Amino acid sequence: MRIRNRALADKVVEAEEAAAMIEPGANIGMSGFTGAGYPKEVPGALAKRLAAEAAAGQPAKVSLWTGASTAPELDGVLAAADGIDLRMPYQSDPVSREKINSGAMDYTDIHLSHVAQRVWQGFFGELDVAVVEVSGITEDGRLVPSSSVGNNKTWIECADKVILEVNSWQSEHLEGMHDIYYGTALPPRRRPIPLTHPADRIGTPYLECPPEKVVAVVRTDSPDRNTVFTPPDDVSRAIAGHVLDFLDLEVAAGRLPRSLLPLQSGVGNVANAVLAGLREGPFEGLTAYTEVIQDGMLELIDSGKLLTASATAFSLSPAAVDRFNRDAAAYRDRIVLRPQEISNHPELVRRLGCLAMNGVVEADIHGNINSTHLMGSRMQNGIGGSGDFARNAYVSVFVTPSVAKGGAISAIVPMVSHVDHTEHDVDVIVTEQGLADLRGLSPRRRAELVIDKCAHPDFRPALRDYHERALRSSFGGHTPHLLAEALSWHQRYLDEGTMRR
Ligand code: 0RQ
Repeated sequence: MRIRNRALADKVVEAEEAAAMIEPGANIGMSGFTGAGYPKEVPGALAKRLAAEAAAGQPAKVSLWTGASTAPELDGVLAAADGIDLRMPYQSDPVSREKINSGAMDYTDIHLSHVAQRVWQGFFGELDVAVVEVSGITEDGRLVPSSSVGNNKTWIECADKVILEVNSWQSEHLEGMHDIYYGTALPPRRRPIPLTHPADRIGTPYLECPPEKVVAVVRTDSPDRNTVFTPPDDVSRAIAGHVLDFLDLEVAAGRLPRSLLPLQSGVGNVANAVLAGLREGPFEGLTAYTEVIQDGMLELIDSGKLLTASATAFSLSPAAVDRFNRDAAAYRDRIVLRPQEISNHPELVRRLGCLAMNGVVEADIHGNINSTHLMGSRMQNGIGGSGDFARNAYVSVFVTPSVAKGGAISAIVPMVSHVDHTEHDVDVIVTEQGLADLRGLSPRRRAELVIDKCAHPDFRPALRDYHERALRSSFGGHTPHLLAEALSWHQRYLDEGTMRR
């Protein structure tokens, strides 16, 4: 039985009735992180209502805050109904992306660890409603979190009203897997967070919510979005190979222990390929302190190489979800899901010495990284947690294929068209061509290395030519640039459909 509390069982209603309790113009905090643990029923009912009101000549919108990206049944339907005023933080929905880039929807892209603090400080206004998926409710009314935690603790604390979706598709064995820390506060009352190992449990397995705040409970049995991973291709495998060689060298140099340090891995096929490589590799007794547990991490746990994974959400393929749901009880000792202000906390990332590995849109020859904007202006997904980890990691690695769009775009450019991670936060850049370890190098030396090791051979001569001319005639010689030319590669792509000359 999923709803074991009598008073909350009495509040069960249909999704339409729950959606009717949300006022037009409301600020809504919804659960959901990388397609896991988002409400499946209320957003659709709300989208229908907003669309009907717009059709009747009374257009109304809501502001939507989540943990991170959700799914078509949440972001997709609300964006398609033109029902979102402001969206934050990370999103990856194609309809939302279109609306953000057409200017129809406002979007604020902030570090995932900062979201709760910004909301506590009031920058986004009052939180009117929280809509949170849980996997169960205990006899005494505590909430068993679902396949993601994200900002749910903050949404429940700050919202005037709470709507719960109880999802019986989620494994019952999620109970006990979460660690909800209630010790965070704003300065000057902030205390050290007492976590010194990824497996540490410093809070409680349940979300707490005053029962009188709960205005509706909706039942669902719908699956998470789930992400289909394509098997690693040659490019991902080559990138993974370079990363593994690098880790070997770091161990040999005595800078990393044989069990490495807690891994943080971004989402996507390249990250999955690296995790697959670690399964075959020589390292044992691994740990992860990351945001998202994807297929590769589950397989590393199955292989016995990964002892503990701490995250805020799952992002699994349908096949991996089946495996997880069958054996969830067995994974409970190996996996801890935490609120995202803890999974991504700079204090903890720095203390644990995470090895961070994230994807990029483009990198420049001096080591600046653009993770978010195509051609400097078109939002792709958002910075997500990459900045929380990159700046504070023990080693911050960025990975990318050296070209995009069938070779028309070089991922290594003279100057990035938008900066998410500055040269100061970037230790290592890896493409299928090779790996550039930038630590200890001046910008001029970094440029030589990035061009030689990471750029695609088709773009290498033009990058060298740019760098050499910049060395001769740049205004300053420290970070040599030809300002009139620095973004000309992007302009050429916009004008001619290719960066090639
Ligand atoms: O466009 O689909 O139209 O072809 O950009 O590119 O190759 O599918 O990208 O899935 O590896 O993600 C940085 C976006 C990379 C991701 C990013 C075009 C390309 C395609 C997408 P099409 P790919 P990937 C943990 C950590 C920030 C958040 C983060 C990301 C589209 O890694 O969101 O790290 N990172 N979080 O064709 C123009 C270029 C391009 C380009 C690719 N140089 N110029 N277009 N594209 N390179 C997770 C969380 O925080 C939740």
